[in-house]
Amino acid sequence: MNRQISLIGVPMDLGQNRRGVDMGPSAIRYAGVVERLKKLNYAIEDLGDIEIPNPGKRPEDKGLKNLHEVSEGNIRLTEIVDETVEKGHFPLVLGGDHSIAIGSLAGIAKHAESLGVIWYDAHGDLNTGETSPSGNIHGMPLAVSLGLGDEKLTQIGHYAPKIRPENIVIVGARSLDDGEKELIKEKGINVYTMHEVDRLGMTKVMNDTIQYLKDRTDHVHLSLDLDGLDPQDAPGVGTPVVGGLSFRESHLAMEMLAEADIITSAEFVEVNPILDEKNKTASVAVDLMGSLFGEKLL
Ligand code: HAR
Ligand code: MN
Ligand code: MN
Ligand code: MN
Repeated sequence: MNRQISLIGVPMDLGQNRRGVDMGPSAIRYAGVVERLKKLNYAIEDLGDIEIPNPGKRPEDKGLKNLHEVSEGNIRLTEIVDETVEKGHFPLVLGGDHSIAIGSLAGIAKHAESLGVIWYDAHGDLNTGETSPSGNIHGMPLAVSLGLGDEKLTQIGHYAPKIRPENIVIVGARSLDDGEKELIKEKGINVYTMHEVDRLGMTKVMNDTIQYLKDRTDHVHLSLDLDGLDPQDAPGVGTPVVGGLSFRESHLAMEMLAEADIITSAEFVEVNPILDEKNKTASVAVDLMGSLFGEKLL
């Protein structure tokens, strides 16, 4: 594992409807991310939070909500992530809503021949303006990264697509819109829904995921949406869905990724401290980061 980590906070809440997720980076820092990773002997550089434009009284974008501001924020994130990878550091991005995966992937993808993505989420985030039931851009970043959707998003970084459909593995899905289901079938995207996790167990799901991505990619980005976990374990999220991955399963998944040593960048998103119970969800995020970066009991 890369021993130098750059933390990048992205206080973005414009990709969805509920306020508070912009405080996610503060909540995760308060839960002790820097101390936790330092203990594991990483050199941590905290780059602070990037600036997200305020929509103020700008007229509403038709269709996609806050399109202009989400695009601008992601352009900034793309540049910082790009510089971080260029420097040889591991970008660890703290959200913010999941729309920020657009910028994370745009910054990383040009450094990879074949970028793999593990999308740990209750949702597919594979909507476009045409299929979205909400107009919320946090439901679209994976489609955007495939080059589908509004050009203000797909052309960030001036190239598209960022990823190939066969290099994606979604884990934990249990809420998919009709258009997302069609896209998954059309593109042959690998999805371990909760059904497969129940049937196969997390050990097999992660073993297969790791082997699959090892064989075909040279970089792997982990995009972990805290709503992939069950709301009992991670209550502080804007769009909770019952029947999710447990803390134990998630912890195991992170340990297996650490052992396989395949992750080259990561983001932890959708932590909303206003909806949380005593910063529980941010603490879970930090626990999972600990495991991802190699923490062991003994
Ligand atoms: N699929 C729904 C939509 O597009 C809900 C998306 C909810 N989002 C997230 N992303 N938290 O994973 O609006
Ligand atoms: Mn380079
Ligand atoms: Mn998501
Ligand atoms: Mn989600």
